[in-house]
Amino acid sequence: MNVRELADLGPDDRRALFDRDAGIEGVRDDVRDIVSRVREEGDVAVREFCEEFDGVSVGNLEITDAAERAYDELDDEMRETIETAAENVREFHEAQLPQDWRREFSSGRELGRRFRPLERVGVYVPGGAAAYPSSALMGVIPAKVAGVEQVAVATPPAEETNPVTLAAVHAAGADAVFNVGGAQAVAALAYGTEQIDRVQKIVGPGNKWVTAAKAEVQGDAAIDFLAGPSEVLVVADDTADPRLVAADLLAQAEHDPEASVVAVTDDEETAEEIVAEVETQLPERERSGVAGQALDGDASGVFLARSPSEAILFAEEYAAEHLSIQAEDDEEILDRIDSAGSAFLGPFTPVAAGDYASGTNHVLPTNGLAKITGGLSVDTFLRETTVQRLDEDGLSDLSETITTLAEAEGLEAHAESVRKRFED
Ligand code: HSO
Ligand code: ZN
Repeated sequence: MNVRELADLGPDDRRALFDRDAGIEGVRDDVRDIVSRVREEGDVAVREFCEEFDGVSVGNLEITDAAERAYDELDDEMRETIETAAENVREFHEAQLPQDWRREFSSGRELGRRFRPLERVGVYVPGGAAAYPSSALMGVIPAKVAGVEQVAVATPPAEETNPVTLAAVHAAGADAVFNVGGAQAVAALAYGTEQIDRVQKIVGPGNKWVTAAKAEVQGDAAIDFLAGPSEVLVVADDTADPRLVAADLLAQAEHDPEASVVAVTDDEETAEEIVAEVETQLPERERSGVAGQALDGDASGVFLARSPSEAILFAEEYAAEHLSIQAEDDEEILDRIDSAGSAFLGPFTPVAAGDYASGTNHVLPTNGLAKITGGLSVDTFLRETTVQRLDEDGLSDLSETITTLAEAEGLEAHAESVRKRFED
């Protein structure tokens, strides 16, 4: 790995860095077939796909009781660990709950917003290679905090589904748990089957097939966003500790050979030291194979900027899922970067803290989607109604404006519905 100068990046380098995608193109056709078969044939197709893709013949698709048992059977240490993380996530999401409000904007014209939870949502919890109990907490807890009545979880079947994941699903408060993964899980949640009730919105991270299926069902069910592999961008100055920067890069790199991990700094020595630290630490890591591939990827690297501003503009354009700022004036830098899923400030704030336990959500926008959306939050599970009440004066003040516009649109009945209120 070498330090590269931002000034030397060519169009291909920039494309690799900035046009990251969720990598679903190659599986779209297969996924379309899976989705339409589940839609038409229901559980029969679901079971067939479980057999075909997971090698498991599932009888009953529902494993809600098994999740409860898994929770009961946890050892004390693991139970406390899950409860501590769950509590912090719950607390942070409770703080997000919006208040309904009404205000008189002018005499007799009262307007407001009211929030209500969705009724039925589905949370995808990955299993297999990436069985993350933490993702179960991150998907289910915000939905329950928002007040969603029916939170269904789908997680891939296995000879033995990861018991900690199942326990976390229960601890988070899921109402129903199903033993189905991949595109077939998303299809079942979106359209309903004999055993699985249709949901209104499907959230949560997954592999290419899951993500492609979310893209496919979008419109029939709402989704959060199409997330790809993990990303981190570290902005460092000469006060950053290269050991810690390298450690944070390696942490996200171990997720996936396709993960993108980037550091940018305006200090040449810091850049060289980060590279050296990555090279020293990588072989010490258990998942050095995966992390090494991620580090070699076109969307990863250590970059030298000619000025703090150049580093900041780069970070803005990158729009990282995780933005770590290891610099003296970290708050000023953060102020100047509008696009990032989650920001981590200071030497004692590893990205792993947010991944697991500080309380923020780790289901975050990747592939530059941070330019247009944030991660999972309580808002993901709410819908909003605007409310208004005008009194006679309020309407009278507006009647000219309404009737003139209505007539300009040729909608005379609209105008009349206002005038009628003032007849004798
Ligand atoms: N960093 C991942 C979340 C995660 N980390 C789960 C550890 N477990 C989201 O990009
Ligand atoms: Zn992580």
